[in-house]
Amino acid sequence: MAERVLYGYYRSSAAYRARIALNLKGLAYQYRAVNLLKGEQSSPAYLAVNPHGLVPLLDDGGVRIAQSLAICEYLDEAYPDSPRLLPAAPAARAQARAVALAIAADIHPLQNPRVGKYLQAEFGVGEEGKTAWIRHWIRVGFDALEPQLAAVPARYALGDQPTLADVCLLPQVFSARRFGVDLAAYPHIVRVAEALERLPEVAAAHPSLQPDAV
Ligand SMILES: N[C@@H](CCC(=O)N[C@@H](CS)C(=O)NCC(=O)O)C(=O)O
Repeated sequence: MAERVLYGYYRSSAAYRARIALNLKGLAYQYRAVNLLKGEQSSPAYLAVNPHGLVPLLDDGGVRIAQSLAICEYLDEAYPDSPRLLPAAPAARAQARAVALAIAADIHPLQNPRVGKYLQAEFGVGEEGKTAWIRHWIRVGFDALEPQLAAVPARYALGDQPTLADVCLLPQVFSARRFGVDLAAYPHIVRVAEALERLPEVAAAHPSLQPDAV
């Protein structure tokens, strides 16, 4: 059987998305850690795998796919017999993608290590300033997501089955906690995150359970 390898880093929220998607779909994989703190994402060996120097990257039997959302959509299309991450109906599909993109395209990139490093190196922003920046942009995103989730009377973000929206939401909540965002103002986001964490497949994807966790 062809090898399936996920390149990731335990507390990368984008890699966490890919792990949740693989687990929800019941697809086994090997995990290859890329240490972002040591700069391994910029090593010639990793750049040969992913020239963008970012994790995650999925190698599915020789098919290499970067970008967590592309990985999730690929898994859904390549393995349609396991639970679907994207609903069948066009409107529901679009809603799942919209929540996923609000997180993956609008919130998360602003908290990336390389963005923080640039703020420090070019603009003299200190650790505290960097954390304030990250918290600010998470709050801006969560302020908009909270009423959206409040309007859905269901267990997960958009219904009673986890979708791509949930795959992105939980890792963003993990990062929010990590960076000390006060989540009291986001009861529905926390409620959905806690419901997701109760799923064994999702729980197994948690950063603290990965082989490279420190
Ligand atoms: N849009 C990409 C984002 C990937 C990304 O930003 N990964 C981060 C970790 S969460 C990374 O590898 N950062 C390396 C760096 O900033 O040097 C995705 O969804 O996969």
